[in-house]
Amino acid sequence: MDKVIKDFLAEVSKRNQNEPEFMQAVTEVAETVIPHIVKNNVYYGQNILMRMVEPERVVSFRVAWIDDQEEIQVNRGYRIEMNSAIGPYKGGLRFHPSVNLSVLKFLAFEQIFKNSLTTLPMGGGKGGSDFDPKNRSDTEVMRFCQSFMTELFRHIGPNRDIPAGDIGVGSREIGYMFGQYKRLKNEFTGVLTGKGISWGGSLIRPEATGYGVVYFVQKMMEHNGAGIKGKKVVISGSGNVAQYAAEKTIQLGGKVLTLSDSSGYIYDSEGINEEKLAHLMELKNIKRARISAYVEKYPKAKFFASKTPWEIACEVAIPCATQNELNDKDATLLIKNGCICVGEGANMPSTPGAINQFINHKILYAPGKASNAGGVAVSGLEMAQNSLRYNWSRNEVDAKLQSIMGEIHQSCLDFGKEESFVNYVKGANIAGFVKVADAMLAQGVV
Ligand code: NDP
Ligand code: 2IT
Repeated sequence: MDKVIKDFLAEVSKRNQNEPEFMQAVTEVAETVIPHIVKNNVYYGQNILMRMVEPERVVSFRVAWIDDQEEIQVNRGYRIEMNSAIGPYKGGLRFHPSVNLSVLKFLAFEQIFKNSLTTLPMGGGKGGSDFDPKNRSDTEVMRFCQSFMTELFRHIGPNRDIPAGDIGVGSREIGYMFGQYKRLKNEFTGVLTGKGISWGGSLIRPEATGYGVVYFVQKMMEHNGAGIKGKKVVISGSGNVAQYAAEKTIQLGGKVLTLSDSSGYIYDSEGINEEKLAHLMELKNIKRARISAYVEKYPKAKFFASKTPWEIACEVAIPCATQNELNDKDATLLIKNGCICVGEGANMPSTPGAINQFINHKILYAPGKASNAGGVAVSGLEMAQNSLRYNWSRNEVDAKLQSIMGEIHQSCLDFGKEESFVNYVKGANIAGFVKVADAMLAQGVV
């Protein structure tokens, strides 16, 4: 078995040189899915995983725009259309200086499995740009988004490819891109998700990823005994996912001790309550301030510059910032300090070394493709509402989100249950794989 996996990875690596994040995501899937393929005659000999790691289409394009000083800026835009076996390409857009082909291919690859797990008909895609929205004025962001969409519009559509937000792309950016798409196509369609409520958006979409990860954590913990109530919870990030993960944790009675950004983390030993979280949301979303500003209003809290929050003792850790933000040393420290559950809000936040530790210590560990699927799931519900030309209530969408997170948890149990332990990595990868692989086999060699 090891040789089959090694040979497969060597071939993929040869074809995708200098793409470490993509190879990291493929390796994790190959190690769990190849043994399943070898055991199942329907998949064996079909070269099915090799077909899945090859994007159906990669678009890369120039984005030229003029900044407030009237200087011409050039960025690179991308859309990776990874797999459309079970539905149109679906996945977010990331605007961050670290964006490159490797990062977007890893995200698009993960998205195939995640979208399959949601139970909704969505294929896998991802896109973005190396544009950095930080310290840019609203008009600069608008000009960038308009230029970006002026090329992207010809590759997407409500039945073809439906982008959404991710790091650096929130409601402001989705609005500017939607406006430009509508102008170019002269069509009002659900081509993007994460839209504003008055122009085709869904209630609960802003909250969905953060709420979803906490619903998933709650499911894992209840399956194992007691829920999140009364537990100490350490969260990283302070963007969309982290904010609503914190909100739901507080609502369910957990104690949120930390939040972070790329400058460091804040530790509030008394717990971040609803009032403090509302202040933090204003700081981050309206003033676009750094996380250290939190301690100016709440001086009992501490700010630790250039550090990550994994050194704070907790029972539950929810990484919600970015890939590879939690390494094996962090994992050792978390486990030593009593952590029993890790639910990933971000995509691939734990390094392979950290994941090995979680699995070897049999702690409850959910990979992002299972636990952060609530965001894209409610995007799928936004698409459904757009097609119906109808809006569901907040309670209706929240109930559907909870039910989907429950179904994903069940799929992980179905494929990941081992003696006295649930391997959620194996469960999520195989459950996500089976649905897409069956569709690909049915559709022939394309
Ligand atoms: P936001 O842009 O709203 O927030 C990102 C947060 O992560 C910020 O606090 C940011 O800090 C921090 N961060 C980003 N890059 C780094 C870095 N290199 N080092 C340290 N901190 C960093 O993005 P989201 O909350 O939407 O996304 C967070 C994660 O969740 C990503 O992995 C994303 O792919 C994933 N995700 C998002 C979904 C969604 O619906 N939005 C759905 C599923 C997953 P700073 O401001 O300093 O950059
Ligand atoms: O990583 C993700 O799942 C997202 N950024 C959300 C994608 C979406 O289409 O809502």
